[in-house]
Amino acid sequence: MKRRTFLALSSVAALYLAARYMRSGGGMGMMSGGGMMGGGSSSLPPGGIKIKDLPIPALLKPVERNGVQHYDLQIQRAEHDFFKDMMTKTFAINGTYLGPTLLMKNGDHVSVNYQNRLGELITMHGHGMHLPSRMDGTVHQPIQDGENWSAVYMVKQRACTNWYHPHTLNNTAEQVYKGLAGLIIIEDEESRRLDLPKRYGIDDIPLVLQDRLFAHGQIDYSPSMPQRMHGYVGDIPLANGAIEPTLDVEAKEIRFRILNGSNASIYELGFSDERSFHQIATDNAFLEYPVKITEVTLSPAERAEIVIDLTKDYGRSLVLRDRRSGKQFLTIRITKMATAQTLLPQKLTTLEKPLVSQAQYRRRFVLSGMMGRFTINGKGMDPDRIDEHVPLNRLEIWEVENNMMIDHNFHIHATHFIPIARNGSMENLAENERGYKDVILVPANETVSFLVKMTDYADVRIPYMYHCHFLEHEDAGMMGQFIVS
Ligand SMILES: [Cu+2]
Repeated sequence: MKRRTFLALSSVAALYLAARYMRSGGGMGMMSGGGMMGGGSSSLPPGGIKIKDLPIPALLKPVERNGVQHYDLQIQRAEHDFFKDMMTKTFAINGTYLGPTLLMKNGDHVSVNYQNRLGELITMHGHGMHLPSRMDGTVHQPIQDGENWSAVYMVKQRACTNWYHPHTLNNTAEQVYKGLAGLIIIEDEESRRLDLPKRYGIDDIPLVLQDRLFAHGQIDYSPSMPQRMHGYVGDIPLANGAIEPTLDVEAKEIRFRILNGSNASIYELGFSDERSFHQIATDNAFLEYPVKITEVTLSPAERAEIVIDLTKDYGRSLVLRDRRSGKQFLTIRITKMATAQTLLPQKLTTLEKPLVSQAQYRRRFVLSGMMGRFTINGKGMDPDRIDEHVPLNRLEIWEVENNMMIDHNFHIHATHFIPIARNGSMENLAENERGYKDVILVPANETVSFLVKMTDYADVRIPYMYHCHFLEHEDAGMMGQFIVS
């Protein structure tokens, strides 16, 4: 298709989008809040949304000093152009919404330097990073306003897509909601060798998916009691901080590194033409083989790397959407001839998968709550209490039971785990869950279990956390602490 045609289509799309959001409450002066199941409706400024190409977060290559790779990040207040005629106040890292992508290599010695210029207390956590607890960026490593803090460690893990975000006690949800999050891409020998799309922003596309509520064009974080219970869900979809943007790609295999960066939404992602694609990686590593699917389900903080074959789609366009809510995150237009092709490998990696029979210990975690407070094993988060003591290098089974009528998920810091059962059976695990993960969905009234081993880092004083990653639940107490020794 010619560029002219696309421009015409763009303006049609703009009108359509504006009309859709006007119907959903924009321009009607409707306030958000009070919606069922945690939902609400936004009110948008009269000018409507700003039509954009998908923003690609800057790739922050480190500066080497004395053999250490330094990443300098400034956490600050900013203004972002979600809308045409007005600016929206945000929290941001270096830029105006979200932060740059940190590119790391397995074996690197890194220093991620956070400068807090936000005007309030934060902590900054490397989600999915295998590191010592004193570098974990939790409640035990506060960064006061005006101060700096560095997470210094050696990258000691497989190629994957991780992320960084605040982990501030009782205040994570709002800080993430206003824009504090960014991706970390880890490369290793294997990821460099495999014939996968790896041109960042061209055929290897970072994709942070979120949803937000806006009140008169400003980010509206004001959860009611029901919204705190169900988690705060917005009606406006964001892809890398843009509302329903467009991405022009070559007619070839395209890789997406998708993060569910929402506070509390489960996305069931697929394409408008129902086509199949392959998932190649879970949270912490490649899958052993590409898994063919037509939909990938991601709960908050989960990641999936997928490869979609667009070699025969020149001139077409398709939409990445969430089938649960109908949100349309991204329009993909295949407008360019490929300059080089890749061919998806049939085997990606070999994962070390210990046997269930080798596990030496079993722990049980029960997720529950009432009256706006959430607990794990009957206890709400207390930074002065250690809930579990986990010996270094012991293979354990952790079983997580959700005894509520609402969905949760479960995240463990600094390690990955291997799912072994849903509701007591391995058969209930999807093929694309059989990899290394650090977050797993635990639907209402269901149980999941997985194998965990804490390796390399023991510290008798400073704990790691486990918690539900629905951020309203985490802030309302659904978190515990463990010591590795
Ligand atoms: Cu939860």
